[in-house]
Parts: sequence; structure tokens; C-alpha cells
Amino acid sequence: MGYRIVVVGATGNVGREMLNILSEREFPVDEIAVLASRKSLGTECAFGDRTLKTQDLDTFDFTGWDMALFAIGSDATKKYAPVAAKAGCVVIDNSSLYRYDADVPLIVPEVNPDAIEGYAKKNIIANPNCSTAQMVVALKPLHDRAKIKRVVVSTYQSVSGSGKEAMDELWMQTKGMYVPGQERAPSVYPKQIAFNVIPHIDVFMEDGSTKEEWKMVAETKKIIDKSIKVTATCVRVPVFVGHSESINIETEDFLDEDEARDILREAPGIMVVDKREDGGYVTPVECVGEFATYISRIRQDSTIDNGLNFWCVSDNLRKGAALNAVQIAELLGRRILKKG
Ligand code: 11C
Repeated sequence: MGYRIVVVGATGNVGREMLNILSEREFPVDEIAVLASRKSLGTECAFGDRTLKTQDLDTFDFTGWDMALFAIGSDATKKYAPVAAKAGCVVIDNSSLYRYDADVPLIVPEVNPDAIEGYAKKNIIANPNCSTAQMVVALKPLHDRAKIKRVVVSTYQSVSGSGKEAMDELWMQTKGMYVPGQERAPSVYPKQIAFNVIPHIDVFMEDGSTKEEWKMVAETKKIIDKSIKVTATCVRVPVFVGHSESINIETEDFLDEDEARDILREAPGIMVVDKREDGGYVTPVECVGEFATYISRIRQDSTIDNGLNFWCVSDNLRKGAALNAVQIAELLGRRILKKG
């Protein structure tokens, strides 16, 4: 016996990946419904070798459905997630709406699976931001061994994090550089993204940081340990899929680079590719469509007593969103609903 699953926002970048991953991982599905807003109604979605027709989110009755994977914006989530949760359907939400709510667990299954026990307060479980998800998978095993005091992270985030329109903007702007008359002015982003980098993701906060940077701080604390200090600079780069991060950690205990490499090799969800030679590291194009978070360039930071640097790359639509949501669904099934 399997589950009755709903995917909300099934026609978007993340929704489509949710369907792919549910199918790839052979999630025990008895019945599946794909929902979209009115403007996408009738659009067909692939689920394995089946084709599903989208249904109207506005009128859908969540009663009797086990889990709903939400991949829509915060405003729509605010309207529909409580409806699903109230109907007894557990919501796994990819938006930022509930992440900082003390009554909603924020889960990365390799890192804090036990937090799922708190799901019943609201019948909602939150999925973290993509840049946080891949980072905490790497930080947790190092924190368990040497206690991380401080993290300095700079991100190189792909345009798929901003949705399909941003991917089109990168494509059209790039084409427009070479084809006279097809120049494309910035629209999704405040500045040109083709052949450029933009140190600005999400809205600005009062202290000069951006919301994306704030999320990395707040979410790392909630998922791993509130004592970890995080400072982040988040940058958009002209890459279609795959977020990269340059991470520096300072630990309480000394951690040798070779031991760190061994720890990361053994850690769940991680693949270490770290040869000190040309091409002996992973770049975003190589992580597309993969489940793992890749770690490369592990090395001592010789400017402090207990410091390490490393490079972290992952498919932001997968570990950063859809895969993590499906892993939460698997965890919920295994630990709580126990049907599969
Ligand atoms: C980006 N990290 O790359 C964002 C996308 O809070 O779920 C996901 C935003 C979020 O633009």
C-alpha cells in the first residue's frame, strides 16, 4: 500500500523536478494529483511514463490525501497550505513562509531527521532555501567532529533559483549579445546577467545584507546549532542550474584537512571529488540532475588556528528544493505515516 500524493505548483521548475524525483526514487505512490493555478490549468505534466493533467488548486479537496508537496510562492502558500493541513494532508512546503516558525520543523533529512517529530503542531514541514540545504549537509559532519564556531560563505547561484523566466532572460540576453536586433534589457534581474555577476539575491535588509544572506544565517542555526555564526555574501551568476559555494569554517577543535576529507567521504548525501590537479574538482554543469552535494578543494586555512576552506556544488532544483522535499516525504512515510 502506498501514498496519495499531491504536487502543488507542478508546472514550475521545482514542481516538475518533484515529479521526476518521486518517479526516479520509486516513491510508493497509490494516487497522484498535480495542481496548478488557473493560468496553467490543462497543462500536462510527466510522471514517469504517465502524463498527468493539472487540476485547479483553488477548488481541490485535500481530504483523504496523505501528503502535499508545495512548490509555489509564499503568498499562495499562505492561502492554500493551511487548507491542506486542516484537511489532514501533511504539507511539505518549499517556500520560505513557515521556515522560521517555531511550530514548524525545518528539515534536511541527512542533518536533523529527528526534528520531524514536531510536524503535528501545524501538519506542516518546511524545506530550506537551496543555498542553505547544500551547505548544511557538508557542515553537519564537520560540526559533529570539531564544533563549528563560524562560517564565512560566498555563493555563486544559478538563475534557475529565480524560476523559468530568469532562465529565459539569461538565454535571450546571451543570444542578444551576438544577434543584432535581439538585445534583451534586464527584466527579472536589476542588471544584465549574461556575461556578468550580480551581488544581490532577494530583497535588501536594513543592515545592508540581502534576505538570501539572512536566510543562510537563520536556517543554518535552526537546522544545525543556534551557536554557529554565519556570514554570507550571495551572488547570482550566469549559470542555468547548480549553485556553488566557497565555504570557510572556523572550528573549536583542530581538524586536519585529510581527516575532514575522510569525514565528508563517509557523510550521507555527499560525494568528495578533490584531486589537486587540473579538473580535479566539481563545477555546476557536472552536478545537474544528480542527487549528491559535491565537495572539492578541501584545504587548511593557514590564517587561523582551526580553519578549513572548501568548495560545495549541488543541483539547486534537486538537493536545494525537490529532492530534499521528496526525502522529507520518504522520512515522513518511514517514521510517521508508515504505509509504504
Ligand atoms: C535563489 N535561493 O537561488 C533562491 C531560490 O527561499 O526558497 C529559493 C528561494 C527560497 O534565488
